[in-house]
Parts: sequence; structure tokens; C-alpha cells
Amino acid sequence: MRFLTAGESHGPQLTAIIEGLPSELELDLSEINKELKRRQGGYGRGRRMKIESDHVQILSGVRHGKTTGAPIVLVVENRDWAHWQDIMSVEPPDQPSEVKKKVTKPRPGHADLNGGIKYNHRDMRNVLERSSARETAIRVAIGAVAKQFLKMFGIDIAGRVTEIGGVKDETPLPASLEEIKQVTEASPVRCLDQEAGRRMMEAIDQAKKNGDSLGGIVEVVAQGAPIGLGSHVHYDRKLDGKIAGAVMSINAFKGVEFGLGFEMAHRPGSEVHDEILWTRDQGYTRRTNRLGGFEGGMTNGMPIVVRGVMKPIPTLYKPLQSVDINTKEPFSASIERSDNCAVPAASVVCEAVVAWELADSVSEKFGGDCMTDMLANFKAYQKRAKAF
Ligand code: EPS
Repeated sequence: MRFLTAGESHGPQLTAIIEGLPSELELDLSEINKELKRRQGGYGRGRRMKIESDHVQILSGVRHGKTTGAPIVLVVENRDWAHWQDIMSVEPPDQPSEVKKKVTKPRPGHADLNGGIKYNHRDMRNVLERSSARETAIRVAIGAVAKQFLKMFGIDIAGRVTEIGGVKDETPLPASLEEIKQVTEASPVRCLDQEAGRRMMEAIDQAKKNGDSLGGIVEVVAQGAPIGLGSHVHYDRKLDGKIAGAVMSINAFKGVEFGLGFEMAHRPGSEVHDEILWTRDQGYTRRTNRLGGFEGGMTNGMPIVVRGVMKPIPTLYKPLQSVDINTKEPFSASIERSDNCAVPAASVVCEAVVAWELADSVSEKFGGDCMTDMLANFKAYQKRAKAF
């Protein structure tokens, strides 16, 4: 399966084309919209989210509530475009000098300068518009489709925030995804511990007062994946590698870990690996899940636990020093309206990208053009794996 996205932050819309989903998958539009709404929320968002009210339109590949097997086109409109039509117009302006909101002072930490040099854009708005995390809205819509596909195979996903600006939520991961979903949905910072959540919000308020921004850590859990998604046989078929790449592709993400993650560096092997058990009910299982659901690039039947770290948003109201590319003089970087913390929203995005990679691996393993064939393949595999 594959997808492409297109769209600028202040252009008319975000678009995705998804290819390779089987026919006969029931798609519930309201479920996609629910995911879009989850991503829009979260403490620390800026004024833009008061303008947008993200809703998906499906323009092809679905008929009478079910996929047809043809490419699926998803669209999410940018309401804010109404205010940017001249600045973002496809047609050239009458007078190039009239173009407003040109970006000539690149923001440290953003794509502005590198993209400007690479693509030869002296108005770095051309870079900013596409590198903006607005693009994650359409990726959440794609992930919501993937989640509905995964549900047919008994796979479910939840996410939470474990840290913002140094404030940690050390609540152990609950076994029940429903519990994670319910509690995080009620938290403005999408964490499990209310007290930690309160302190995270204080930290966000403080950063805002200082004209600063905060990053953090999000954790995503997927339950129900069968043993053997991904493969050990080649580097680019290792599913943990693909998921790591997908998490790192989220705007502002700078690191990924599975299970105990970097903590493994401090422990001997006997305190890292997960002992194998067999029971009549469950078949093969593990005493612990320290490896986060992966061995040899393949799922091992335990919950997948992946964490990603998001750097603080580089658009600051108290801007850092930069250089104006026209004068080469030192300057404060451009001030653009922005969020001052988007970690809660990023946890929803992280769920979405993990969902897509898992859906792709399920499609590869149980390949078929329609859900009927895929589910038959899945059942046959489950039976064989249980008897192994
Ligand atoms: C973003 C800057 C802000 C965010 C935006 C990402 O947008 P604006 O420049 O319009 O104020 O609100 O995020 C979204 C629009 C979104 O949907 O998440 C950036 O520079 O990355």
C-alpha cells in the first residue's frame, strides 16, 4: 500500500491519495472526523485551531460505504485559506513587490533556510508552507482509514503523552487500551495522571509567557498484532524499522524507541529479553514485554510499544537570532503565529502513522484484493500459527 499527500498550510486544502487498500472495507466517515477532531485539540495550541474545523471528504475509491479497491482520495479543507488567497494564489501577482508576508529571516530549527537554499526560494514561505505541521491533519485522516482496516484483524491502537517540557507522567502503561483512551481523552494534554497533566499545563503556560515553546514524549501502543508482521530477511522489511521511520517523519520528531528503549543500554541481557511461555489458551506468549513487541524486525505477538520525542516547536514569539538573507545582517528570526506546544496533538499523529505502517504490513502478509480473501488468509494463518 502507499499514499501521497499534497497541500500547503494556508493553501485551499490538503489532499491524499491512498492506493492498495482492498475492496469491501467498510469505511465510517464519522470515525475519520473523530480522529481529526482529536488532533485539533490539546493544551498549547495557537489561534489557528480556532479557525479550522477539520472534516474529511472522500472523493473517490469508496461507494455506498465500502472501498472498491480503486485509489482513495481524501480531502481536508483549510478554512484559513480565505485569509491567504492573495498570498498563496496560483496566479502570479500583478506586482511581485506587493506580495505580503515574505519570509526572508529563516527560523532556527525550521526547514526555512535549508529548503530555501535547496529549492532556490528567496521567499522562504514556499518552504514554510509545505514543511508546516498542518500536513499532519491529512496523515491523521489516512491513519483513521488504516485503523478501520486494522480493526478487521483485531488490531487496536491507543496513544498518550508521557512528558512535556521535563514534566513526566510515570503512570505504568495500563493493560487495557480502553482505559488509556478514556483517560487521555479527558485530559487536555492527553496524559494519564491528572496531577502530572496539571503540571504540564503550568509548564506550557510558563513557556507561553516567556514567548517560548515546549516539546515532549508520546507513547503509542498497538494490541492484537499477530506474530510475524514484518520480516527478518531484509533490512527494508523490518517492521520496527519502518515504524521508526514513520515516527521520525512526523514534523519535529527527533528520536524513537521501542519497549525499554534507551534504558536497555543500562541492563544486562537477562533483564531485557522476554521469556517465552506457552499456554493452551494463548499459545506462545511472553512473561514480559520489555522489547516492545518486536524481535528480528517482526512482531512477536506482544503489544507494540513505541515512543517518540518531539522537539520544541521552532517558531518562537521570542525569536532566536538569525540572518536576513537579503542583507546578510543579523536579525531576529521571523515571528509567525504558532502553537507553543503541540505534543498532545502529536500523540494522535503518532497513532496514525503507526496505524498506517501496521496496515501496510497486514496487507503484505495476508495480501488479497478484497477483504474476503484477506480475512480468509488471516484465519488460515492464525490456525497454523496456533498449532505450531
Ligand atoms: C504550524 C504553525 C501553525 C500551527 C500549524 C503548524 O499554523 P499557522 O502558521 O497557520 O498559525 O497551527 O498547525 C496546523 C495548522 C495544524 O492543523 O496542526 C507550523 O509552522 O508547523
